[in-house]
Amino acid sequence: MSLEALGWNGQWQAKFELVAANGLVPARVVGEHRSHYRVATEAAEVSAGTTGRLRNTVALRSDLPGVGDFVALNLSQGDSPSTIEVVLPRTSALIRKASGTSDPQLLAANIDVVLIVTALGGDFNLQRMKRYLALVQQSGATPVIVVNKSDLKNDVVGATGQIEGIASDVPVHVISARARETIDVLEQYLTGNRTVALLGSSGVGKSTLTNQLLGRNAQATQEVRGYDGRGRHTTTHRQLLVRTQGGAVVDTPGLRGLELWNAAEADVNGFDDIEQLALQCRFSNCQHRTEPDCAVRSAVERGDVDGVRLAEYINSRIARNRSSW
Ligand SMILES: Nc1nc2c(ncn2[C@@H]2O[C@H](COP(=O)(O)OP(=O)(O)O)[C@@H](O)[C@H]2O)c(=O)[nH]1
Ligand SMILES: [Mg+2]
Ligand SMILES: [Zn+2]
Repeated sequence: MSLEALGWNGQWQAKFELVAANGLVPARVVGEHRSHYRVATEAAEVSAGTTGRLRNTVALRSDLPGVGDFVALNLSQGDSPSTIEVVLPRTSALIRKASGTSDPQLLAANIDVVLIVTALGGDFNLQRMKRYLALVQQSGATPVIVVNKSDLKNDVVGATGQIEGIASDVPVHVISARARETIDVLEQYLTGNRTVALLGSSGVGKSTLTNQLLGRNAQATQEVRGYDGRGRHTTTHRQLLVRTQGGAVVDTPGLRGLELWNAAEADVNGFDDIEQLALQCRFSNCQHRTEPDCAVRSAVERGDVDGVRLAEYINSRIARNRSSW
């Protein structure tokens, strides 16, 4: 498997040549374990550690290597293990701000497209979808929404309509990961050796879909427990899986922490467009109700912002203020 199939190209080569000292080789991080990484070079997949120098120079934990990173590797010689010397500047970074700590966590780097997977049935939750969207929009990757389990014959039209209401510019695909022919529409996101990550709650079918995209059973899937419609967490460590037909897939474990984000913070993240407009209101403490020169209400009047969303936003701010009293 060549590095090119993993997304290496002239731009990465140029970045590599800027930073890499003699003797280092390019590689991509394909697995992250507790004590070591798995990295793919042009020639082979090897285990690697990090150097003390790298660990000491990063400002944030999320600057350390993670799955998807392209790196400059010092290949093992004799007894000394291979080490990651430099992390090449990322094109995107999926970062979770872990709740309760200020230390951000890198989920995956250099992702081209994130498939935000949701499922019809018990899991469908528009608020959570907004949080995932906010996370992806901040990452630099392109979001695509995948509504899975269409075979369950729930209200597909109603669900996609609701999604389009919160993300009119994001493509929405309704599929069944159990029916291969319905997922062909996702191939377009993997052309050109691109990297796709799957994000979504446990049980929505990410691992099932990953296996379909790979054409092999690389990921364990889990039968859903009856009583709450949720799967158990079977994806234990993050991994970048290479397709023989080119391109790569990152299946993330269900993000419990993301679901535990404090609601106020999450709501604000889901209303980035309104927050952005609010910067142009005449009064910096504008409540977007009756104040003159309110940029947010003007946007609602123009039809650029849905009035119901503005109401939700105002409510979420009231709830937030209350919880900080
Ligand atoms: N009915 C139906 N079940 C599915 C579909 N996709 C996945 N599942 C099932 O949903 C459960 C959870 O799937 P899994 O891929 O492990 O979800 P993950 O936790 O998101 O990785 C498994 O029992 C799958 O067989 C689908 O399209 N339709
Ligand atoms: Mg899974
Ligand atoms: Zn205003």
